[in-house]
Amino acid sequence: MLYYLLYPLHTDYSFLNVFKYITFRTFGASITSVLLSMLIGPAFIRFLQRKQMGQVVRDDGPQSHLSKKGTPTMGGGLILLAITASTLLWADLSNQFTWIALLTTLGCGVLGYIDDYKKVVQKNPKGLSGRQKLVGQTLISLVAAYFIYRAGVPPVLNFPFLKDFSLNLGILFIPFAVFIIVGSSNAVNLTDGLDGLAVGPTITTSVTFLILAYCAGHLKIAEYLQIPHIPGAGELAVFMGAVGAACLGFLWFNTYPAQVFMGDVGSLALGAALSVVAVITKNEILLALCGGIFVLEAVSVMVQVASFKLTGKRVFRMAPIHHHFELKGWAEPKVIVRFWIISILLALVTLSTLKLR
Ligand code: 57M
Repeated sequence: MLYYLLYPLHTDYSFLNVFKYITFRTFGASITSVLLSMLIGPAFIRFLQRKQMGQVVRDDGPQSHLSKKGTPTMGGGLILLAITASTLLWADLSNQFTWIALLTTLGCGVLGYIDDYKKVVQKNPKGLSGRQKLVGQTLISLVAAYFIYRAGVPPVLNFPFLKDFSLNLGILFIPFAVFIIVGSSNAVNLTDGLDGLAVGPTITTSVTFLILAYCAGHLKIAEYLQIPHIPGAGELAVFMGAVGAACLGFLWFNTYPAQVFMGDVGSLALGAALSVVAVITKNEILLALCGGIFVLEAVSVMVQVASFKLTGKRVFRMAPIHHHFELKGWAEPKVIVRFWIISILLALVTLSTLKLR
């Protein structure tokens, strides 16, 4: 919005020319987003407490979690509020990728809200069934994939390190994009099982994809780095700045011992936000690398369930894998910070692939 309102005045006030730069508007969106989430946070948590939006904790999890019963959840509403306000304020709203990313994120947020509402308010521990959630995520992702395809994003799968090879998926790009978005949304959801555990890797991945989107949208940089140039994708740096900063502000309250959980309203939305940007900028494989913690968590569940079904034996003491380390005796903060450290290292490796081509 500010881009519309202020940039045209740069002929009279030359300093307003700065609004044309994505870098400036990314900083603006980031600062706005972190301030919004931190300043509104206390009132939002009091609101959740007043509405008794307290977390129901299953008794078959680690015993240490029983004390978390009643912690306000659905704090993801605060994250989405900060992301939406900052994106609408600072992004170029004529850019179709901004709308695809924001609306897909909010769509999954609404789905997560319905799940949380059933669990927390209607006291239905199941919430939405796995099938209902999957159908909802698939429909939202299908719409996003269609608009990404229609926007002319090349339907190819790019590989890190290989500058001369990419796999043309053709119309199969649509189901592939759906798989990435649904998988990412569920992976972040599974990861969100310890204080700040999902938020940390979301911040590192958002910052990484802020840089990747900016490079993909910049013709000269894309040519120099020999990565696909996606005209208009640079605007997603503003959106990624808003996402990462909203999570940073939320972490102020979600850090151990958490005053608030994000709920499915947050986790499903954040997984969708990261994956839509990855699909648009042709960085699906780099998403799996940078978001390696999310992949590890999801794979640990798949391995555990498959092993249990096939052999009756567990591979991990409990899945997802963060519970395994808790049951091994690691204190919760130790699990969390070590997973954050791994995420930071994976982000650095991801960015290094830009040069190693
Ligand atoms: C998402 N939700 C947390 C909170 C958060 C198939 C199976 C692996 C599914 C999985 C599952 O139920 N996943 C749901 C994880 C829950 O957090 C809420 O959910 C939102 C995210 N969607 O925002 O509202 C609990 O996580 C803890 N938490 C924190 N701090 C945070 O900042 O401590 C969350 C956020 C909260 C709180 O205790 O209540 C969750 O863990 O459910 N199931 C599991 O993950 C269960 N694993 C399991 O059953 N493993 C089995 C098989 C099926 C793989 C096995 O290993 O044999 C574990 N989760 C729970 N109890 N709660 C273990 C049992």
